Amino acid sequence: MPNVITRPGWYLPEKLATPESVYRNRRRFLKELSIIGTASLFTSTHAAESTAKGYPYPRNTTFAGKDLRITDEEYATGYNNFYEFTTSKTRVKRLTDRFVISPWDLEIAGLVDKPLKTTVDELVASMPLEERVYRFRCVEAWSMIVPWTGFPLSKLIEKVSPKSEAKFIKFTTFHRPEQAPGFAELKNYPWPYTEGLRMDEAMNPLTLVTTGMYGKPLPKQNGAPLRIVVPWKYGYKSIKSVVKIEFVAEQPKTLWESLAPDEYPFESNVNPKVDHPRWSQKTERIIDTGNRINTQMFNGYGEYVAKLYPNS
Ligand SMILES: Nc1nc2c(c(=O)[nH]1)N[C@H]1C(S)=C(S)[C@@H](COP(=O)(O)O)O[C@H]1N2
Ligand SMILES: [Mo]
Repeated sequence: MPNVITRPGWYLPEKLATPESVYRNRRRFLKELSIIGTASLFTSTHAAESTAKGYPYPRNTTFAGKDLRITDEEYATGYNNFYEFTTSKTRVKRLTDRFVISPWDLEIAGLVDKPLKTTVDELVASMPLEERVYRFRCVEAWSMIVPWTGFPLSKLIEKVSPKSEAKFIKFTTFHRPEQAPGFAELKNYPWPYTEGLRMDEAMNPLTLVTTGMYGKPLPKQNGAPLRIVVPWKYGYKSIKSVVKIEFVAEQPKTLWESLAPDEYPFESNVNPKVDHPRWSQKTERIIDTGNRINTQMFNGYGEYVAKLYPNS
């Protein structure tokens, strides 16, 4: 059962968790991000050269990506939720130096006819990469607009031929306390971080296996070398630094669901009409400008996904 100690950080009211003044003011943001941690200015945060091949990839504008104002890259890559490193969003970036992202083994297992043990480099080389500009909405009521690079998860699913009993996909993140200080900080969390999707959600063309952003390989703090991006769901469904993808018959228990099922249920579609138990979900703050805008049902992707949820 969840208790006070194991509550996720964003159990705090948003105003306490993320002082708005810090993110409203660019100079203060940059100060917090890099002047305090001067060393990080000189550290490359991008993936190894081998995975950098071909960037930038052509943009696919099919999914409402044309008129969106892209978030300042420094904010999208400097204000991160990645609890394996720390709960402080502006400190994640400089705590990733010991995190080894290459080579990176990836296992695709469970109820499939063709299970796969591969590396990210090998897998990505066989996939059609493209860029997609998506809105991204955290459950904490902040948002950004990011050009991700990746390929549809459906392409990977087709490659491994799921059995008919496979109804869900479970994703698992790395568990390496020696490379990431957050594991020790949050000892009571049920690591590793896991997430999941229904098979029809995983097959939806919006669901992206993501290896890059802003025309470059993913920075470590954003989930290198490979993460999932599910743009119509709250950000915690977009699991970072995945090591295992499993096809399963039963709905998997996710990390956040086991910590606080009433607050972070499995489905977690963005919905301005359903408030978080502790704060409103009607509006969201854009991280670089500080402007507050209305949150859209399914984060604006209803055209593509409303049919999956006939009762919403
Ligand atoms: N493995 C892992 N994945 C994760 C998280 C995390 O702490 N660990 N945080 C989630 C949350 S709450 C959000 S909002 C997004 C943040 O992604 P970003 O740092 O690229 O903005 O990652 C999600 N994926
Ligand atoms: Mo989030």
